[in-house]
Formats: sequence, structure tokens, C-alpha cells
Amino acid sequence: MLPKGQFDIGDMPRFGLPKFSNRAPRQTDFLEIKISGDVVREITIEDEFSKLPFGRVVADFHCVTTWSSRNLTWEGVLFRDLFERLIQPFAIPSEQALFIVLKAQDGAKASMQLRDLLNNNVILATKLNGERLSEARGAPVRLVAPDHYGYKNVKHLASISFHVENSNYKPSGFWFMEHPRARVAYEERGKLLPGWILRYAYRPLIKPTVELFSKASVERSENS
Ligand SMILES: Nc1nc2c(c(=O)[nH]1)N[C@H]1C(S)=C(S)[C@@H](COP(=O)(O)O)O[C@H]1N2
Ligand SMILES: [Mo]
Repeated sequence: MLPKGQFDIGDMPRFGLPKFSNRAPRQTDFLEIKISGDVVREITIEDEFSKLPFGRVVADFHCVTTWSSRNLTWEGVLFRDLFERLIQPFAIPSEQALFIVLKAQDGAKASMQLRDLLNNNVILATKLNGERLSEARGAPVRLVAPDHYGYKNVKHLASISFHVENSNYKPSGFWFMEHPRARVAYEERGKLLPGWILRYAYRPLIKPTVELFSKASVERSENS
């Protein structure tokens, strides 16, 4: 059974806000995640990542616009392990820094609460269904938080910043489109309107958005 308001689209389309459709990540060859904000020390995570415990999460993926893609196997490192083994000991975030901003190489970003990121199904994935992530899927590393709508699942992850205050945060899209938690089970699609109303507002956007993103990908591969 899918969560309320979702339908099975089959294979994951490349998707997002229209403005990101023709933006490419700077590079997809090596992993580099900057840890910053209210921390004692800024650090950059590179090769150490591959020495962290191996994590695997099997889950469905739910976009806020109502499409879902089922039974995906993500492999990489659980956020919790990265936090406990590298971020906490080396960057030393303030204990009150519970508001986290995740930024991507293409300029996309999302905010999450630390307690949600520490769930044992939140993974920094480098592989999907046994294959290295493609550029479309978010290479070299993406966040996957399956209990939260797709827009929290930042692809081409470049930085994770820890904040005591969230007042400077400006979402990628309109402010009312990003719910602070965006939990699928509670249908927290957006801020202003109830989730079930947003289903109807978002659904007509799926087809044109999928077409826009796939056209942009084809054009990029033709020009490279
Ligand atoms: N960097 C980046 N991450 C992103 C997006 C994006 O455009 N750029 N789109 C988000 C949205 S709205 C969704 S639904 C998923 C789509 O993931 P997919 O393209 O792998 O299907 O990625 C999310 N993460
Ligand atoms: Mo989405």
C-alpha cells in the first residue's frame, strides 16, 4: 500500500523544481561533503567516507507531487553513522544546532531536523539497486530519507550545515512549498495548505516536469 495521495509511477523519473532541470553538478567523480555552520571546526569529508560502516536501505520513494517509485535499494552510509563517527567527534556541532541545511552542487537545498536525519533509514547513498548513482540520480552522493517527501532527498550533496537558529534559511522554491519536516505519513506536503489539497494542485505538474527534466538530460548528453 502506498501512503495517502500517492500513485506508483514505475521507474523513478529525473525530477525537481523546473529551475534545476538544466543545471549540472560541478563533478560526479569524487565525494566531498563540507560540514559547517554552528560547529567548532569546519571539516570536509572525502576518502574517510568509504571507511564508515556499510549501510543499506530498501524503501519506496515519494515525491510531493504524488508520484512514488517502489522498492528501491540504496547503499552507502547511514546519516547516523556519519554523524556519530565523523561529524560529532571532529566538527563538534553545538548541542543546540538541531536545524540542518543540506546543499547540493546544482544549487538545490533542503532543511531537515536533526532528529529526522538520525532515523535508521536515512542514508547518504552512493549506489541504487547495486549500481553507482548516475548523474540523473544524484552522483556522487545523495541523501535518501524515505519517510520524507522527495524534495528533502538532496542529490549531488555538497554540504551539511548545523544551525541553532533557522532564521536565515531561504528554501529553493517558494517558502510555502517547503514543510519543515515533510513527513509522508502525515502528508506534510507544504506549509500553508493541507496535504490533500496540494495533491490536486501538484498532480498536473508531473507530466510537464518529467518531460522538462528528461529533455534537459538528453540535451546535456548530446552536448558532451
Ligand atoms: N540537487 C538536487 N536534488 C534534488 C532535486 C533537484 O532538482 N536537485 N529535486 C528533488 C525532488 S523535488 C525530488 S522528487 C527528487 C527526485 O529525485 P530523482 O530525480 O532521482 O527522481 O530529488 C530531490 N532532490
Ligand atoms: Mo519532488
